[in-house]
Amino acid sequence: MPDPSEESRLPPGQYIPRGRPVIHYGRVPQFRPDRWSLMVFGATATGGEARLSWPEFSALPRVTVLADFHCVTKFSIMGNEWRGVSADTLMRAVPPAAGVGHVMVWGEYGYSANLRMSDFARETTLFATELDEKPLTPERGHPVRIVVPHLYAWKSVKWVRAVEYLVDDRRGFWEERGYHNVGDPWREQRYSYQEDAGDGPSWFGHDHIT
Ligand SMILES: Nc1nc2c(c(=O)[nH]1)N[C@H]1C(S)=C(S)[C@@H](COP(=O)(O)O)O[C@H]1N2
Ligand SMILES: [Mo]
Repeated sequence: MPDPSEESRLPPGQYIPRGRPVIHYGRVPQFRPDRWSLMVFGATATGGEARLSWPEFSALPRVTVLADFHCVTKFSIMGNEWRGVSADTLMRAVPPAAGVGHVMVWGEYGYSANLRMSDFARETTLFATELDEKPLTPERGHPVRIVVPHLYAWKSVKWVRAVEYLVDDRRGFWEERGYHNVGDPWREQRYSYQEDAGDGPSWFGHDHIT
């Protein structure tokens, strides 16, 4: 039976499917702890890049976030309990330079998604290592995925390997392929043709224009 309280939490155009779909583009990578690192680069406060090893990342404090998860293909997975390192904790460990307005989150094999700093810095944005009290399964992003529950789920990059601080916004993998630069499910920001002025990267600051 559908749970009426869950139905009432659905953003416009979304439905609750049977089961919990898993979707991504490409293969599931293998996790090798000795080779894994999380790189933080781009416009850092120090100007240099930082690399957290698996033990270093694992030593950061954890939070729990209870949230629904909305895929732009219209299914929503309700009531997920994510546990991991908040984006805020990572930003304190490796602070951005003044003037950083966006971040690019990079997964294995070059998948990426861009976020406004205000979305990255939300209390509920985290680098999750667990879902519903169990380590993430390989296909859900083991060992670490970012979860940005208030945006469409393509922004919740699985198998995260790097965070790039951006002074000038750039589009990520799906944002370059016709999806909305911001991706707020409550405003049904699915496609780039729905963007308002200011939602997408500025044309200034692009090398091919200057
Ligand atoms: N690295 C990576 N992360 C990704 C994707 C992907 O193709 N590669 N797909 C995204 C999309 S479109 C969705 S809906 C969610 C699906 O997450 P799930 O498999 O845990 O349901 O992962 C997102 N994160
Ligand atoms: Mo998706």
